[in-house]
Amino acid sequence: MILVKLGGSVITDKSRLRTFRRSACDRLAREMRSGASEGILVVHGAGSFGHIVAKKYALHKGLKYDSQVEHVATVQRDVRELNLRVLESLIDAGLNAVSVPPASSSTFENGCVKTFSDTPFSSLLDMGLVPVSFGDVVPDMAMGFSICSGDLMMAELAKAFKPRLVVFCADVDGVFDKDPKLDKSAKLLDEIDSSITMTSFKEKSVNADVTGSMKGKIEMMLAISEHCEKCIIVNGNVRGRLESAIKGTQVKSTTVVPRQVSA
Ligand code: IP8
Repeated sequence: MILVKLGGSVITDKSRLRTFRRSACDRLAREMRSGASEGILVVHGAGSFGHIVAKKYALHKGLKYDSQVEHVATVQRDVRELNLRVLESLIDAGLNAVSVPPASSSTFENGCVKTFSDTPFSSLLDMGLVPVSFGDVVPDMAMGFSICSGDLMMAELAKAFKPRLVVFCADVDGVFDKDPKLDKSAKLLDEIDSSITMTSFKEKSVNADVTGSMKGKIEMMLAISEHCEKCIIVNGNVRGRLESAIKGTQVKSTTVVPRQVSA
């Protein structure tokens, strides 16, 4: 089984509200189809279908004022619209994709997963379907509502299914020692483990983003790497990288490994 995250910065233009990058998503879908010969679980980010409005109305802070409610509804609708488009790309590529919104498998409290059931996913996988979850605005027992990032679903799915391979498709080649978008001298790290120093990674990202920074993502990927054989970040904008990663061919990337336990 493989678990793939299609980053919101790859499948959408994060700087332009509700802008889907259809050709990128179609290509990634085809790469999954031709690369994988096993069960596939897919999670996608919200990109400009979620973050711009969620940030404007502070939806990640939960219910603070009445008029937020209207925007909870629009963000829910918008991320479903994105999800439909992703499903369309996957189905066109020959993958039998079905939607599993986070709230159909999980409950949430204070922005964290309180309960998670793998049944909605496993029953679909058993039938040869490809479950597709996504970052969403969700009911939250303590905050009224909160944001569930796709990475949070990735962590739950990795824990539950122990995939052979977890691939994150980002808009950069992997993890760098500095921000490659700001600093040309940034060097790609072939491998990272939990000894990585987080001080060089910023808390905030360039585009509107309510779920985080590279720092938060690295922490999540380190946790995920404990539950799979291999966890890798590739550039989803470069043709063939996802397919090569799935086939186990050497590819420009960063591999995330859990802390090495000394004997
Ligand atoms: O793009 C965020 O999910 P992510 C979900 O996976 C919303 O971090 C609604 C902003």
